[in-house]
Amino acid sequence: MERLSRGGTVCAVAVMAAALMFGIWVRDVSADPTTDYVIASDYVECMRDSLAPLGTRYQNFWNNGVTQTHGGHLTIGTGIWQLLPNSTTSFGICEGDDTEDNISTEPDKPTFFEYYNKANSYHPDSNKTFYVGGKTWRDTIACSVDPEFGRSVGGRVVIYPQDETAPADTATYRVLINTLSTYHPHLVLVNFKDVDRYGHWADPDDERGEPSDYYRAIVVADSLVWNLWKWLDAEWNTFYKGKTTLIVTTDHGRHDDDHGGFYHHGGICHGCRHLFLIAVGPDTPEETVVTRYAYQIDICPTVGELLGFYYPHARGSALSEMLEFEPSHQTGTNYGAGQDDVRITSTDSISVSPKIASSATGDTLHVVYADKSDGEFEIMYAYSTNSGSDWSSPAQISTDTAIDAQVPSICMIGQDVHTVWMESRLHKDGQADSVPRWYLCHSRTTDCGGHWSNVIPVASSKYERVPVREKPSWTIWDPSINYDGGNKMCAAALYGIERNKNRIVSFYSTNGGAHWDTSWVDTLAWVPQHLDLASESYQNDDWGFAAWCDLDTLATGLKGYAWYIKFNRSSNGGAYWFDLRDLHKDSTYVADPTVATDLPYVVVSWALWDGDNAKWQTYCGRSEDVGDHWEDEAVLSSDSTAIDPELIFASDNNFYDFWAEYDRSGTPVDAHIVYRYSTDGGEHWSSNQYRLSDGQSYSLRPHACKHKGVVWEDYRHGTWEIYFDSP
Ligand SMILES: [Ca+2]
Ligand SMILES: [Ca+2]
Ligand SMILES: [Ca+2]
Ligand SMILES: [Zn+2]
Ligand SMILES: [Zn+2]
Ligand SMILES: [Zn+2]
Repeated sequence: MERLSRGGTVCAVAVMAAALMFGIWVRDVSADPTTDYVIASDYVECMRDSLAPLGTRYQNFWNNGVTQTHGGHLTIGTGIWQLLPNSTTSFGICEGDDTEDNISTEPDKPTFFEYYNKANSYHPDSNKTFYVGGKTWRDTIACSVDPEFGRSVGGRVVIYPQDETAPADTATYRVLINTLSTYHPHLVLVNFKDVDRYGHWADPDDERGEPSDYYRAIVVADSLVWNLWKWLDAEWNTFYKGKTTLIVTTDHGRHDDDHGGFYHHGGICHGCRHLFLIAVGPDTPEETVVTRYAYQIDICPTVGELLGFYYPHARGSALSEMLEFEPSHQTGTNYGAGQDDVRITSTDSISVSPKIASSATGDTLHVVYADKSDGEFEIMYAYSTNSGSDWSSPAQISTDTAIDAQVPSICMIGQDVHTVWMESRLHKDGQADSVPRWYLCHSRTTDCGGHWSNVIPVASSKYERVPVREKPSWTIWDPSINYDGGNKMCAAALYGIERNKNRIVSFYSTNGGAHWDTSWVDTLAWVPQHLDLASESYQNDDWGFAAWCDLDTLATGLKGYAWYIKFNRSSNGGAYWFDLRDLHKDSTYVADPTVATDLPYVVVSWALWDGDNAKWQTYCGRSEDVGDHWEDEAVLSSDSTAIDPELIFASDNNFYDFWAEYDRSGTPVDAHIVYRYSTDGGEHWSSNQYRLSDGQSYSLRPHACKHKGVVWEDYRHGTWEIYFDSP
């Protein structure tokens, strides 16, 4: 079938909240246990017998991020793992003491609503994109805090019922049909909430429900999904029939029987992670079952292919099996190489998250990054022996059998290169089926990648255990490694869903990474992210400094309703961290802290979202006494919106702060790498702001090394590549 004219197709994504494991999939015992699932349950008779045969079913479909409602929905919308916990703010429910502002929990990258509206010059009032749901959400589902997008191109939000009435799905469905009939929107996300609600209530400790209510909710949601398709496909429905794709999926699963049973969810077990996806529409083959691994982040790219918009910030890949046309694979306009920046990668796929390190002496530079050229993300390595003018061909260092790899970090010890990253390996825990599980991995090379040591899984994610509310899972995220004398340090953020029960662990090794000891950087974290480390030997101590961000989406309790830039330090190479503190606390989004030292100076930089003016700015905080006392923070960026700060203390004895500055006025919207520097420990910064990158389109996420070499992810060719330059 020909692809329908661009922008002429219509797409509906129905999220049937968490009906997994008990109810939807039962493993076919006669089939390959790792890949083959059949729909066995009579509770989903409509989808099994009527809907799925009309289209394409992905049976190996996974949530590899947060298996909760907020994180799941935002991941569906943005195509990039959104590590946000459930939020009373996002659901519009304020509990207890409500004297503080609600905090921002929008996704950091654009949703499909925003991509579609912006590409077609629509606005919320154009009524082309809608969220319709029983989940009482504010605008967190409708728009992001991405500098280029946001509320002015967000989706409309229709909540019904507007209270906590249950059952609600039939009422939500009526409002959905009314919305479709009235406005003829082109892109709709609908959420049926009852299955999840009654799943939780079925807990024997909960008086409000029992398992039969849960099964009934599945039957109702199943029939509503089928009714929706019959309505969209009805002969009289000339606006939608033959032009509309329906995608049915779920935000997360529920615990399997080995991890507490179906009542709750939010962990990393098979039941929580394993989802389903059924797609039906004019561009989708019938009677097709796809067995390969596919992910929740693939939905936004698929919607982009159907509706004809680019989705540059998504990290998933379009579900090509359900598309009877050749996907564009998110390729945007190629604006050419630019003037004097050095291109490190040349792929037609996603190359992102670069990190760079330089030897203490000599001109050799080392870069690691995540690359999706072979269809799965791998960690790649390249080096330059002439200060970045020329680069080796990239070589893979992540384990080939791993099915995903993310966020590498790199440091030098002498001339040895040490890297850490997180990779997802298939693992069995208590049941016959494997589940993708995140590991923190380490490897090193003594000869510029001629030979890499065996990949050591330094730590693995921890499964939830019964009772799951007391023993929640932890998942590895955002590892970082650093060295400047003494012990080697490597820290990783571990997140789960239980408030104030998550941790940042510091792994330190005194024998080159063969053995690792652990200590805690923070034991009261919730969703710690974007950890950065700096270390330096000073007056006979091995100092280590860690900065990261965290949030608390509840009004009451230990921390309460805020985003944080958190900080801690160690004076013995990471063996003990003694000074956990808040460098900044705010009701608005803070992001991407970065730390650098020239002891006794310690400088931290971060980005702050100004919601009133829809603008990001970069800030700087500093200490003159090894982190004891902190001076007033200062804004470093100019009037333009600025994200992704990256701070270094360079070999010329200056601090440099790099970031990505947006120029939202032109076409394309341009984000370029700029910097300022300080010669006095961060007290004063150059009055000029210098521009480093010179491509058109997005140059984002700079990372710098002591020799002032800077790498970043760059979209100037219409596909993400790694670029390099130095001030
Ligand atoms: Ca109950
Ligand atoms: Ca692989
Ligand atoms: Ca340049
Ligand atoms: Zn949910
Ligand atoms: Zn739930
Ligand atoms: Zn679970």
